[in-house]
Amino acid sequence: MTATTALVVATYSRRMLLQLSDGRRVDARIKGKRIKPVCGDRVEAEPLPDEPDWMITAICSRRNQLTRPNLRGKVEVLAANIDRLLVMAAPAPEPDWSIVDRYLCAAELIDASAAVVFNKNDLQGDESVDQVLDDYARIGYRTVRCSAKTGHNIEAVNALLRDGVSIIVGQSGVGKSSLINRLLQDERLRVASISDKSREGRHTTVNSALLQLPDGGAVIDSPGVRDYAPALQPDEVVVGYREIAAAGQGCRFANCRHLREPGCAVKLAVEEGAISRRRYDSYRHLLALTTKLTSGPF
Ligand SMILES: Nc1nc2c(ncn2[C@@H]2O[C@H](COP(=O)(O)OP(=O)(O)OP(=O)(O)O)[C@@H](O)[C@H]2O)c(=O)[nH]1
Ligand SMILES: [Mg+2]
Ligand SMILES: [Zn+2]
Repeated sequence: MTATTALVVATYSRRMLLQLSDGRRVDARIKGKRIKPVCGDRVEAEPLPDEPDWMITAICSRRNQLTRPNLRGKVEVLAANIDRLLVMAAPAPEPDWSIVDRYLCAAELIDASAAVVFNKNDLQGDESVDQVLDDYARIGYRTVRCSAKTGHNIEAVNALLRDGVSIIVGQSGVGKSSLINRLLQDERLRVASISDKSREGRHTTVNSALLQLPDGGAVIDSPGVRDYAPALQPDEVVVGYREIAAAGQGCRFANCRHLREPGCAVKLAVEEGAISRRRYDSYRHLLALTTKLTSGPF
C-alpha cells in the first residue's frame, strides 16, 4: 500500500479514524504538530510498516471550514468542507435564538446552506417559537419541527440531509446526537462508526464524527458542545444576516452598519415590519459584541 487520500470520519484529539476510497476504515496518527485535521477533511495518508495505524501527512485544501472559540476562548476549526448547517434549537434548554442567528451568519460566510430544526416538538413549547420560525422561513431558511424521541417529522429532516455533508450545531442538550441516532436506524452502523470493538478503550472521547446516512448524505455530530457560537468579525456580521444585507443595498452609504446612519434602508424595513425586530436586535447585539472584541488595545 502506498500513500492515498482519505476522508476524516472521526477525531479523538490527536488521533483520527479515516475512511479510505475502498470504504475501509483505519486508525491514523498525525505527522508532526503543525497540521490539525478535522471531520470532513480530505487528507493524504500512508500505511505505517509493521503496525495497523496509518500516518496523516497533509490536509488537502479545504473548500470551507466552520470555526468556533473553544472552552479556552481560542478559535478552532470544528469541521471542514461543509455543504449545509442544520441549526438546532428545542423547548429545553431554553432557546437562545442569538446562537441560532450566529450559526446562520456563519453558514452565509462559508457559503453553506442552512436550515433551522426545532427538536423536542413533543414537549410543550413557548408560543413565541412560531413567530421566530416563521421569520426564518420568510427570509428563505427551511424550518422543520421534529422530535427525535417520537420520530415526528424525521423523514423531513432526512430529506434535508440527503446530499452532501451537513453538520448539526446548536446548544448542548437540544438533541443533536439523539436525532442522528434516530436517522441512522441501524444500531450496528451507529456503534461501528463511532467506536469499533477493536478501538474500545483506546479512544475514550470522540470529539467529532461524520456519519453516512442510509438514504444518502452524511452528517457531522459534534458532541460536548457548549453554548459557544462561531467567532465573527463586525464586517462578517453585516453580510451574514441575509435579509439585512439584502435590504442594506438600498442604504445611502455603502458602508452603512444600519445603526444610526441617515438614509438607512434597513431601519426603514424594520419600522415597516419587513424585517423582524427580533432579528434586527440580534444583529445589533452581535455587531456590538464583535466590535468590542475586535477593538481592544492589540
Ligand atoms: N422529549 C424529548 N427529549 C429529547 C428529544 N431529543 C433528545 N432528547 C433528550 O435530550 C437530552 C439531550 O440529548 P442529546 O442528543 O444528548 O443532545 P446534544 O444536542 O447531542 O447535546 P451535546 O452533545 O451536549 O451538544 C437527552 O436526554 C435526550 O434523551 C426529543 O425529541 N424529545
Ligand atoms: Mg451530542
Ligand atoms: Zn443601513
